[in-house]
Amino acid sequence: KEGWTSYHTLEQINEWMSSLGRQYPEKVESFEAGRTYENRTIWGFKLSFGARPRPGIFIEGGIHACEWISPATVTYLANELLTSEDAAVRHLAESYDWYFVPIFNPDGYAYTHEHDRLWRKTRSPQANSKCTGVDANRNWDYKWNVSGASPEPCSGIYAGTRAFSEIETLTLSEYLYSVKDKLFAYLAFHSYSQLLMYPYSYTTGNLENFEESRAMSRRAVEALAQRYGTQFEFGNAAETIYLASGCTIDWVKGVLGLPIVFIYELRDQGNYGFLLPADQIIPSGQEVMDSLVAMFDEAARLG
Ligand code: 0X9
Ligand code: ZN
Repeated sequence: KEGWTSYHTLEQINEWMSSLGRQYPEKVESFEAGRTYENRTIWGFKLSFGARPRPGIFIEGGIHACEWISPATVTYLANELLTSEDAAVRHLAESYDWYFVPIFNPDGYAYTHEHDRLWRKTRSPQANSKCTGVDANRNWDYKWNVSGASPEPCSGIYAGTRAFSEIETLTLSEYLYSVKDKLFAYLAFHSYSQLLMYPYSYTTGNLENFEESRAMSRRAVEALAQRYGTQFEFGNAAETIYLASGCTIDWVKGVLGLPIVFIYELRDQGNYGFLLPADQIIPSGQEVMDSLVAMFDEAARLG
């Protein structure tokens, strides 16, 4: 747990990922999930326990660079799934194959460590503008730029010049497409606000499996609150927070058609905001793990 008492740099997290592959060669398999504008690799790893393939759960972190609790919590979850001896966590771990990509936006994450702690977007230059970067969570090719996104390069929610203008979203989408038949669930981690939401983001209209998503959310937020009393609200993304289009969760639902898709907005509710103190990483990781145990118990119960 020492690893989760401070926030780490991109290099440290990449090194941790490659050390997992060396330490647990039977259980951990690294993969290249994508590439970045500054020519970095977007690294991921798959956790699997035993030879038989299980339904896949994909975990996304760090698409917004300044949301440091996202990669920190996501890496905590992966470490627990690998090493916990708790029976409920072991059962969860071993019932699925887990695809982790803790940092969807490595260029931005590096920039938050080196230049601007509150940077959000990618780092690609924009023609005819002094401003840099696109909101990687407004750039996906499903209902792109229809609502809650900006055509203005200086905006924090700039959608880009076209869907998949960013090499990060384009290459990540290609990776996701290549494994889509192995996946049944997709979870995206952001901060902050303490929310658990299901698609769509571009519309308040209901999903085909609206009732199942609500039941899983309710179980998840109840379990999350047990340990430290942290209250999360849940609901449709567009209603619970605001309309936004070109988000990963909408593309995964609308294009890949996965049945189970959620987005977490982690701690806190604005007291520290993006600058959440590092002593909250472990509590955040613990309560989110509790929520996942309940969420996937409910998924199994619903069949
Ligand atoms: O705006 C976003 O991309 C997400 N919030 S954040 O503060 N982490 O930037 C929410 C995206 C999903 N929700 C909706 N689109 N409504
Ligand atoms: Zn975010």
